[in-house]
Amino acid sequence: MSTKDLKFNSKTIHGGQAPDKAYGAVMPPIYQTSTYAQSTPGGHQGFEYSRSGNPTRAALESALASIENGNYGLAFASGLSAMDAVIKLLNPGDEVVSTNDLYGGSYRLFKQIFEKYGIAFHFVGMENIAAIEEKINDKTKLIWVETPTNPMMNVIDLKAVSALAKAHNLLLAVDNTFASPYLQRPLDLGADIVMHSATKFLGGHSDVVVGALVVKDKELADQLYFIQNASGAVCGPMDSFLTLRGIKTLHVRMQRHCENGEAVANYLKNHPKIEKVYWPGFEDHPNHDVAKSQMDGFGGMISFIPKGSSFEEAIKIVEKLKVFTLAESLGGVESLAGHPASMTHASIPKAEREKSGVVDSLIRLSVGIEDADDLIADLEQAIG
Ligand code: P1T
Repeated sequence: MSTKDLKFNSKTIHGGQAPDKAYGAVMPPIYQTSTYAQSTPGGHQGFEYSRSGNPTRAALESALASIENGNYGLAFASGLSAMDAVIKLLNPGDEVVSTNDLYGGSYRLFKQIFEKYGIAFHFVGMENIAAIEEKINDKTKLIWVETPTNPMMNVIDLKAVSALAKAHNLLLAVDNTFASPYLQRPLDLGADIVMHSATKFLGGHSDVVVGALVVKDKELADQLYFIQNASGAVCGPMDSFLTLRGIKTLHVRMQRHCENGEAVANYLKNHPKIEKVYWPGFEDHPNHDVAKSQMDGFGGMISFIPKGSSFEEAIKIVEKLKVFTLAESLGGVESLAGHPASMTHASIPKAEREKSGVVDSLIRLSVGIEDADDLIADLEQAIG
């Protein structure tokens, strides 16, 4: 039986994996080597230099391909370096239509690095498909979607965007970091490229910074591999090992993230001092129906605005939290709280960020897998 035929909860453990060839090690050894002995120039056993390929990274890359239902995986030194490789498929003069609400670092990479090289980016609210189409012209080459979005938790209809991309012969790349493949598999919905900050749910333990790309198409995989090898931002062997270990428990962690997320979201929604809670599991979330049809659950990422709250009030709340740690990042076993306006999204100009709802009083939670009662008690003492 090929591991391709396994169900998701088995793929996380076995997908694309086989015991190591040397001694049958069940977990791939950490091949902490930069180079490989050759018997004659080119006479090697599949690996020649660890930027071009490393057995521990190769094991991670085939696990990534398996859980995203793709054929080829590529592991990078960070999520942003994975995105960097995708944009390097383009040429000066090309244009990209991107989600308007997205990770601040992604926005910074597009605006402050790639615009200098003559690539133009349009940021639109992609809940409205017509708004995407308006920005497409004959220079457009790529649609970049983040869903659910960071931090406003908008959900974008991937089948609809994919139909649009195909009609205009554009590449569709999806940042699947917030959902993880446990909840959403964009390649099955028509995307060409799926990208991850594997730093988050895939790694799951806040101990690595890693990025990933997965594709189905061989030619696209070859182009991305060429860029990865030529630019060099590869995932190291130790980080590959840790990410692979994280993936093996993705399904059990995600199940608890979803349960705890629901409990915390409902607690906040019913709290008299909370103005607004953003979580796609609510029936009155504007994109709830899309979320229900393309995701297998709603996850543990939640944003909220305290009633009448200001920048200072929001800071006071996040400072008071004790079980939630005030920190950048998300998707680890431990619960984290963040203040997007001053932390993860500070690199987006205030006027721009407020257009998509990232106001100064917004707080973002990554609900971990602790006991939900402790998380709710912590929020209760901080909100007051
Ligand atoms: O941090 P890095 O592994 O380079 O990944 C960047 C990235 C890309 N896409 C999304 C949706 C992300 O959330 C991130 C990183 N985000 C945070 C660090 C954060 O706290 O939101």
